[in-house]
Amino acid sequence: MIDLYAAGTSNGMRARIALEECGLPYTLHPVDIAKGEQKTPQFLALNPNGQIPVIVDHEGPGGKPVTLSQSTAILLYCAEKAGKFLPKDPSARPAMLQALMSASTDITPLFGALFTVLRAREPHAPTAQLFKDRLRGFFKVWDDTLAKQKCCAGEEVTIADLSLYAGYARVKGSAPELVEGLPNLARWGDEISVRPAVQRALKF
Ligand SMILES: N[C@@H](CCC(=O)N[C@@H](CS)C(=O)NCC(=O)O)C(=O)O
Repeated sequence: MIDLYAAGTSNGMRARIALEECGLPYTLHPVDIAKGEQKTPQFLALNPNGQIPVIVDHEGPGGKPVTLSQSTAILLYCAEKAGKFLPKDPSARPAMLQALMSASTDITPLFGALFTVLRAREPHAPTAQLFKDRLRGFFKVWDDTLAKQKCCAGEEVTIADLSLYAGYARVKGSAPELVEGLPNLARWGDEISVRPAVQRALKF
C-alpha cells in the first residue's frame, strides 16, 4: 500500500494520475496548502522542502519503505514499479524523455510562476504577460507535435502524456485562453480526459 500526500495542483494531480493509471493501490491524504499543512514538522519529515506531492511506498524495492517527493520522480517510480507507460523499444526512449521533461519542467513551473505573479498584492502585468506568452508558445509547439502524432512521444500513451495532462488540465481550468485555438492539443486533451483513471485522479 502507498500513502499519497497531495492537493489538487498540477504537481499533486501528476502524482495521483500516476498511481491511478498504474493501478497501484494507495490512500490519499489531502494536504491543505493554503493552511500551510505542508510546513508542519510531520510533513517536513517527509519532504524537507515542505511541498506536495509525496508518496510513501511501504513496499518499495527489496520490500523496504520508500519516501519520495517530486511529482515527476513519483510518475517514473510508479511507471517502473507497474511496468507501464514506458516505451519498450529503447530507440523510443529519448523522445519520451524529452517530451516528459518539457511537460514537467517547462509547463508546470511556468504556470506556478504565472499564478504567483497574478496573486501578488501588486501583480506586475508585464511579467505576467511574459509568462503567458511563454506558456502559450510551449502549448503551440505541443499543438504542432500532436498534429503529427497521436500522443506526446509517439503513438502510445506514455508518462509524458500523463505529465503534460496534469499541467494542461490546470491551465485549461484557470487560464483557458492559453490553450484555446490549438485543435490538436484539444483533441489530445479530450482523449486523455476520458480515461477513467485520469477522471478519478482529478477529483480532489
Ligand atoms: N518540483 C516539485 C514542485 C512541488 C510544488 O511546487 N508543490 C507545490 C504545489 S504544486 C507546493 O507544495 N506548494 C506549497 C509551498 O511551496 O509551500 C514537484 O514536481 O513535485
